[in-house]
Amino acid sequence: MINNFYKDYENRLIELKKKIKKPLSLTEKILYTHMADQRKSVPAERGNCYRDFWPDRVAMQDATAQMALLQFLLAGRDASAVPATVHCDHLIAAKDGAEADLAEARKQNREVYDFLKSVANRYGIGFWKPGSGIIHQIVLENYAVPGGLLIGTDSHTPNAGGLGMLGIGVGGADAAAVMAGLPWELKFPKVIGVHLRGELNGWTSPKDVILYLLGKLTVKGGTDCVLEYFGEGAKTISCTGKATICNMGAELGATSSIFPFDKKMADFLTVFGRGEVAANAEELISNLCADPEAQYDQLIEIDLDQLEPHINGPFSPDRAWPLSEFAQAVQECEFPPIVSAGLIGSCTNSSYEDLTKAASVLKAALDHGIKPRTDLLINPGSAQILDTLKQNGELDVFENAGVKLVANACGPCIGQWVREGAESKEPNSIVTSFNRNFARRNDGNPNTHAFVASPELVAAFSVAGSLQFNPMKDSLRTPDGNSFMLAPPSGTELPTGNFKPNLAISTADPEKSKYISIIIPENSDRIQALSPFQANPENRLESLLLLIKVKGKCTTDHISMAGPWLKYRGHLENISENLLMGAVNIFNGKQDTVKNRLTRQFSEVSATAKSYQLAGFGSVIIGDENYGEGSSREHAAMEPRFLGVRLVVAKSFARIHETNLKRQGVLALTFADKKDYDKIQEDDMFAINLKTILPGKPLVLEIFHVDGVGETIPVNHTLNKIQLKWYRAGSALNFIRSSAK
Ligand code: MIC
Ligand code: SF4
Repeated sequence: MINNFYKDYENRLIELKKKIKKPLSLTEKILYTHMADQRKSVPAERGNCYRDFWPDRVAMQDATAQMALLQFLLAGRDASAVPATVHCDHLIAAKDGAEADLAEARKQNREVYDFLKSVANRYGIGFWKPGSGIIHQIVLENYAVPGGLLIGTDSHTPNAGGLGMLGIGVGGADAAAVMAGLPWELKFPKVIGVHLRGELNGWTSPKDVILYLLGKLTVKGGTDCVLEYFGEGAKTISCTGKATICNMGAELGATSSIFPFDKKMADFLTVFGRGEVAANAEELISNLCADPEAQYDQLIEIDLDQLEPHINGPFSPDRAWPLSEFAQAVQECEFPPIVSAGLIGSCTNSSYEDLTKAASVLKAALDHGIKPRTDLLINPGSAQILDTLKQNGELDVFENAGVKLVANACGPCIGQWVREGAESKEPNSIVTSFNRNFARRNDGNPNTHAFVASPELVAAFSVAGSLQFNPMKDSLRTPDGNSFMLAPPSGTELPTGNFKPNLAISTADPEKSKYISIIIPENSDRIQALSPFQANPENRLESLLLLIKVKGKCTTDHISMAGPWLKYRGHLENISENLLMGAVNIFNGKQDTVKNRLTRQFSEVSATAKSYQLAGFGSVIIGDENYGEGSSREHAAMEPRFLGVRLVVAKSFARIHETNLKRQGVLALTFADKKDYDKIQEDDMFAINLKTILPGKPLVLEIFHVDGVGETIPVNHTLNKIQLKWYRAGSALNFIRSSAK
């Protein structure tokens, strides 16, 4: 019997087909069936209009859930309006191995875990305790449903696309609003079709599909787009392999990525005890894929037979090198050639299949008497994967190879790697199976060159100890002087054996939950209740001082660093101390050193912002291209808001960050003519008239140079009518609260 979710899905599609007489992509099918106001003009213009949606579910990880839930508390509701879960995965450091690290995390983060658990229990939200696994793997195993719509306070939420669910990364304020029962707004995306032919073979893995696409499209090539994969080749890739590809669409800046429902997904669902979902989806299979004639805004063809393994990096995930060209690139670009560490895991590549492939490479080396030349750390994606590795013997391989097994958590992927010697800032190279490789990301050392590749390639590089090794053509030497080549990796697609799905979850008891009190210890330096931001009623913003003009890449890691700062994610005042500390000031080429126009002294960005704020001046950030790329963390928008920044003017923005700025009441503007970026000088003051601000209408930024000369430049904004109301109210949440009264 078909369940209610799929009954609704089907009925809505039937209605829709009466209105839209054209073939639809899968993305459109999912979005239209989740549209909040079905009467709104259909079809929506892709890439050019906003619509409201009802997501089926909300997922939050601990580093972003703190702010999401602090904001949800301000909304004053009784329970979460949609199914939601919190996952404790980001705050666990990788140091002495899984068990010791978990115990330490429980101690260090007790206040945070207590807070999250109390809110979860009070409001009927699922709580996944530390050690249960990484958010996206847990969602895939337990919650993702083909044809569903998920939002998550993490940019890699699109991982769910591996199971045919449209997963979209958002800031905590979006999550809070949806949990408070409001529809969720999104710019209706364009759709890029990716036609996969052939079949992966040898050393080429699903990761290489996305590493290749990153080289082709760059870190902003997916902005406001969904990548929709299809074709015979798609059917040959495992469910978790598909999830890897969708996960890393985040690095393209894409709104999401998705695969159509197929047998691989059904098998995955069945193994994880969700055969019923698979059976329902099978009945609707023709609606869980694109119509045959669907039109795409762009079409890319990839022949999987011809695809080469790739290695991307350093410092940006779109710097893509085919394996055959990499050794030479290492030499020409003078990358440190020795691999100083290998890291396998993260939400992108920590499935059972990934880890068995890595194990097969290590086993082949061990069979010839050699162990990895370099430190190798592995973090499994979930407790279930770890259990299966244990049962099926792969853990013994890891142990024999000297691998350090760390907790089922994000660990080194988000700077939670306690790496000895990182403080000496030695140039060195590491190879990871992660997704991001921005400077300082893993160990805090700006000179660590991080390269991203598939888990099996990371294993091979770690065995060889050299970046110039190519397992497809180079041989290795055994201790007795013989040489051998590593056989191409082999893995097991799905966990087998005595595999029991284990829901390490606690949920609220609805009877008792209303008596649960929220735990925020007094004077905690980890959690601080939020006060609503003040309204922005002014029609003219004046006497705004330049805080920083950023040069080049400025990701959310540059704006609100992770690693040691993760611990303040629930304390806006404390975390604001890290504002823009990684961004480069164009006027002196330095990080975290800007001129304070009032004192004429140079100081940190946050100290300067505070000094302006105290003296009654608002401030302005000038950004370069794709400002705010990377994470969904809304701290990168809340911190400037908290410290008095009124405008961020950039050449272009990353989607989630631009929305976060809007939600928090900061004006996000782009230069109408990108060359005007060059006009901004170190001692500039700004003003802007907002009296006539209207959707789609450019504004005029007034610039006052220190020599008394003034000039004006046109700037654009993308605020729609509702977002303008958010702005006036001081934040989206203020607006929601005032309209609820
Ligand atoms: C990341 O991979 O950068 C993170 C850490 O998962 C972030 C979320 C965060 O900053 O907490 C993301 O991707 O959104
Ligand atoms: Fe965690 Fe890294 Fe995945 Fe972000 S990218 S969710 S830090 S594993």
